[in-house]
Amino acid sequence: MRKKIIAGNWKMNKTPSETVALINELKPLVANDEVDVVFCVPAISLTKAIETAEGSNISIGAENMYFEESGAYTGEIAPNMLTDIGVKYVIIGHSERREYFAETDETVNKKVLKAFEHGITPIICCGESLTQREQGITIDWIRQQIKIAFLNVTSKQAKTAVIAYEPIWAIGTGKVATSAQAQEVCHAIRDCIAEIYDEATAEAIRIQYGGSVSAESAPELFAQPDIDGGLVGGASLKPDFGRIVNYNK
Ligand code: G2H
Repeated sequence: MRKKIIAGNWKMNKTPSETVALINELKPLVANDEVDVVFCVPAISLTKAIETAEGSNISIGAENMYFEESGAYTGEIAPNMLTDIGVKYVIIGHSERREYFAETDETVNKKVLKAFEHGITPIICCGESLTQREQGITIDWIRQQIKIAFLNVTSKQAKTAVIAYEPIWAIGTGKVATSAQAQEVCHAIRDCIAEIYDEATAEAIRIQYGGSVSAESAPELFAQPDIDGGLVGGASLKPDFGRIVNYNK
């Protein structure tokens, strides 16, 4: 049985002091040991977030990191800077990073490899646009994203990875994919992992759904056999996140 993992993606929201206040507010609401709870916050708030979450069931993740160890990369954050302060997860290849910051499947792969090298669990994002869905190429597209993201990743590493399937047309739009649509793609992702590695790896890897997840849509989405939790944007900044984390109560 895979443990569900429910992660908030705060995107570019909340100052460091607002982060402290929000984590203190949400801490009692997300106390559910049956699921892994992760808050991915802006880099400047990571230290405060880790201090504030100490002693709770919340793990802290970054929203991005660079694939080099150190050097002349102005503005970037190295993996050992994250581990040094206790960051456990990192979101890699979110569609907003691909769209606005020129991330590609190749840079995603480099970051995934680097995260594993440093013992950080990557939350690897994939997803199709509305045009791709309408053209009927969703599964082909996702399989390509997954195959490149996992290039040279060992099966031992892949077993610990988290994949977030986020249809771009459902992000921040209020349009949630139906549970059947989300399940179909998450199942195809698991099949693709089985093809690259083996059944044991496919059974172990956790696959989240992301895209306008709400307290109302979470229970049905998370009940799907291949959906192991969610990557939650807007709703992770509100007390509603507590209801999402306790979807099974
Ligand atoms: C998708 C999601 C979080 P939202 O980007 O990664 O955001 O829930 O606001 O659609």
